[in-house]
Amino acid sequence: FQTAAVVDHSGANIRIDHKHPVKSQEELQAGECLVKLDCSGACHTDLHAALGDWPVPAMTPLIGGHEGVGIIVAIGNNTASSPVKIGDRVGIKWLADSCLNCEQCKKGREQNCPNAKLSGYTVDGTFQEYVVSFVNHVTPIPAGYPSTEAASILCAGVTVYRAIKYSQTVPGDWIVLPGAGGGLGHLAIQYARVCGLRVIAVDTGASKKELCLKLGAEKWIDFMECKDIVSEIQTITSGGAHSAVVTSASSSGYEQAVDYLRSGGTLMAVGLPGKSTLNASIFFTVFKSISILGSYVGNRQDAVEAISIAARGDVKVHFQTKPLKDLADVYEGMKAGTIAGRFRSLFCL
Ligand code: 8ID
Ligand code: ZN
Repeated sequence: FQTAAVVDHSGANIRIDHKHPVKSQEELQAGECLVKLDCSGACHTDLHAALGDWPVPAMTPLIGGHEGVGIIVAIGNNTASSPVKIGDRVGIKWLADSCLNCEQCKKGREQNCPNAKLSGYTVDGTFQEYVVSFVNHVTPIPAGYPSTEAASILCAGVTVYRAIKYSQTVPGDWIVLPGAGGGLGHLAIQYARVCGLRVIAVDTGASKKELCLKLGAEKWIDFMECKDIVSEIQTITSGGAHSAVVTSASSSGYEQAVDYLRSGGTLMAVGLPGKSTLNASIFFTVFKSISILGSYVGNRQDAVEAISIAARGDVKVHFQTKPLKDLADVYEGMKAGTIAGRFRSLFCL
């Protein structure tokens, strides 16, 4: 038996189950591995899953979590070939598994595989001591890189790394990051700096301002205080930003992006408010040759690259550690936009 944080139905309070079963060697399917977790990050997506506020439903009862790092302690019998072995330290990301044979997988868009399995959403995730994952999709963690540092790279880091990679920017360009003080956003600042971009951080509050500027943002805009974000950004950038990577969990972060991008600019949609539509001027999207792209986590290679950059010390997760029993408090903090906005919460297991 083990301890797990269970949500029995959408919107239910978290139940800490100290007698949750652990799969035995015989119960593991071919291709599955059992990972004894060191720690797991908590992402705003886990809150969406617990609340059931997305148009694609999560399974219930649900064990959330998709930023786990731990050691492989068993591999399913009859696993034909495995890129990892027992004793390896690996990461578990949102994309737990994909078929690797469909058109999407073969094009490198594994996250869009019609048979994708999602950790903490369609299969049990990392808010438990032992998680069942999949040998082909776990991410090897470089020796010497602490699990606590690596955990939140597996969702927040990979996601913003890929979004910046496909943002059609080159070194020296201006990038706007609405949500910059959040879990995804504070990593986006750092990956953007690694790519040689000039960062305008948009979020709210003195502590997020301090964090964003410390992490390398050149300019700060408080979206609660600034009266005209569009003209402010146009002034700073002398005519508009080259890209915006929006990681706010509400639709408001998206609202002015088409207006403050310069011609040829790219809006990368990352934050996932479940029920909002994107309100953008069709005329100016065309007239300014704006690209609007959705960016959804990352594939196996994106994960390897994002981890490698962070393991070399160029990107650091700001986190606070908590016991798993405090998960409910973390969700409250996320709803209020306080705790998790500034520090990724991490459960050591
Ligand atoms: O693959 C993906 N696209 C992906 C992967 C992982 C997470 C998408 N997400 C989604 C989550 O589901 C969530 O909707 O990204 C969103 C952000 O996740 P997070 O970074 O884990 O959330 P957070 O730590 O709460 O940070 C959100 C920040 O947005 C700010 C808040 O102050 C907070 O710092 N914010 C908000 I809410 N409205 C804003 C606005 N109008 C804003 N910042 C600027 N302008
Ligand atoms: Zn996530």
